[in-house]
Amino acid sequence: MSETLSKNETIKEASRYLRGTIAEGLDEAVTGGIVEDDQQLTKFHGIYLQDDRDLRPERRRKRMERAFGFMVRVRVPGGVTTPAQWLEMDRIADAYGSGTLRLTTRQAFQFHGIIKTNLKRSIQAINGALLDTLAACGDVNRNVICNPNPHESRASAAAHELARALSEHLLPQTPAYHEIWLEGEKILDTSEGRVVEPIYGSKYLPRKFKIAVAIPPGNDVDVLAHDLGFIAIVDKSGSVVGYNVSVGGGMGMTHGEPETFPRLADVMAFCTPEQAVDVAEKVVTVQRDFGDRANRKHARLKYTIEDRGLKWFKAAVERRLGYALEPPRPFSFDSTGDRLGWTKDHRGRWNYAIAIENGRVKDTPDRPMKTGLREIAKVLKDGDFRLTPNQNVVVAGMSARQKPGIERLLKEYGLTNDFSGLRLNAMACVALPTCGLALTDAERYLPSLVTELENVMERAGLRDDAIVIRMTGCPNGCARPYIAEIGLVGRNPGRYNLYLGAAFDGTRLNKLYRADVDHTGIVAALTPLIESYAREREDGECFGDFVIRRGHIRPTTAGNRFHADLPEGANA
Ligand code: SRM
Ligand code: SF4
Repeated sequence: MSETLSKNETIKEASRYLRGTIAEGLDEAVTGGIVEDDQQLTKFHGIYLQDDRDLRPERRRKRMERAFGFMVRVRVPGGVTTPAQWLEMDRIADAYGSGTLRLTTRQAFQFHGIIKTNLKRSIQAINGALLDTLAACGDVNRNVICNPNPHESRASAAAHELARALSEHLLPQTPAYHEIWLEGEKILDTSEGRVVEPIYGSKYLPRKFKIAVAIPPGNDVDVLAHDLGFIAIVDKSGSVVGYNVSVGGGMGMTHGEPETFPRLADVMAFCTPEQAVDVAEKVVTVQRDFGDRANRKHARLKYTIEDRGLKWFKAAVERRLGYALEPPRPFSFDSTGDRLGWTKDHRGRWNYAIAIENGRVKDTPDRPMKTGLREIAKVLKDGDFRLTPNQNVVVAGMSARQKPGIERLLKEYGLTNDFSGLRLNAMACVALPTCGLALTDAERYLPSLVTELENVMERAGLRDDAIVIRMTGCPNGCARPYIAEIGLVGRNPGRYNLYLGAAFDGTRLNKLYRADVDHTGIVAALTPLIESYAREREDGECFGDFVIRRGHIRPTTAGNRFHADLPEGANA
């Protein structure tokens, strides 16, 4: 391991707790961008400098600056927002952004295309709606995700409370966010004994850090893809008696670099509800002190655990806690998707989970969903909007009296989920044109690929069967493709690696089946598999299990990690 700190470490250390020269950069009128070091720091404030990549060639030809715009991510712990907050997000998207709202795989809102002169106004409007963007990105703990319906059961309420508590406890304490965006007082109290960031210190974490809370048997949060997971253990009365603690999950890897890999978390221990926040803090501080600060591609918690071992990690956490944790308790999952459509919660209130294709809330001629959701928000009394970890939204908490009115609006605006099982279980990351790291399209391509595969499924009599399909425009894994039954990961423009064999419940990674294939290659590879799945599957057998049983791919087992570029798993 090299001893030289990565460049980001120096930037963070010198930033005076995330200030850098962001404030000055906002006043710099000659460019629509900001300087490179500040681009790293604004991430901690939930803000990314991007540009429209579709316009790059033309603007380069005309010697123009890139078409800069900022992506702003709003932190929404557990995904719960009020109708008033929804209306304000909807307005901000039109007033300052690209006119669409993007619901993310981590229960957040994203705006794209906000120009520099509107940035402060946007953050202030978000703050006016009692939301913020602090720590939505950056080397800190991010938005904590959780099943989106706190009222589904008593356990859901407890798990949701934990998500909020974790999110608050692990927020950065620097006043920089308020100073820069909300015109707060410029105070940096460095008087003796004053610790600005008691949990993070001046260099924050070596890398991003993510937490999810799961309530079995649902694994809608994909808990094992997270640095840290809490898996609720519920007794017969429906109360949470504690949480299994999982550590060391993560999706990101780099093509051609076998030392980087997706990894599912290890279930390390059990803790009581009262211990959970403290356990999270100690996990974070062990990673803060032992994570790799030299190589950012090796800096996530998953590598700390791979390098030092789970036993070492658990002992390090327990030393800081001052007590031993109990062994994990039995649990099992049954799916990773959302429960779409109508559900009734334990208070007798109604919820409707709406499928939003790839989380993009926009009006189209046959589905004016942005307008529809706005109209629902205007009339929804008592209830709220819940963003899900699968890029969908739940209109939640309707009284029986209100239900027929909302039902009418759902129908009027095409918000009923009249889609195939494949489309309802499809998820793509943003990718082009805004993502600076995209190698190819995802959100703009997956819908048409699904249409073509739907034809194959329809012919095979599988229209309503659920197969989890996820696509990303690069190997970073933002739509968690390595735990999809069909995973497609951008490799080159218009070309993807195809992965198969993940478990339907998110507990087994997939493996490379075909490398660098284009649209025709993807359809050609999947068609015979879907057809034989229709003919030869066993009762209740999921597609991911089927391709393993029939020998199309080997299961990922040892260490639950793989290097996704190695073809040794294919056609085993
Ligand atoms: Fe992500 C970077 C979008 C969830 C792994 N992700 C990015 C950036 C910010 C690109 C960048 O760094 O310049 C993308 C912005 C695209 C755009 O134009 O909006 C981006 N990530 C997203 C979202 C919006 C995808 C979506 O379609 O919903 C998700 C926002 C979540 C949120 O609200 O916080 C999103 N990203 C994820 C997930 C899924 C999850 O966390 O459950 C992962 C995989 C899990 C993990 O972290 O291991 C993920 N994103 C990455 C990585 C790879 C990290 C790694 O360890 O290697 C990067 C690149 C990086 O950090 O260097 C990245
Ligand atoms: Fe961008 Fe890659 Fe994440 Fe997709 S997976 S949003 S292309 S970083």
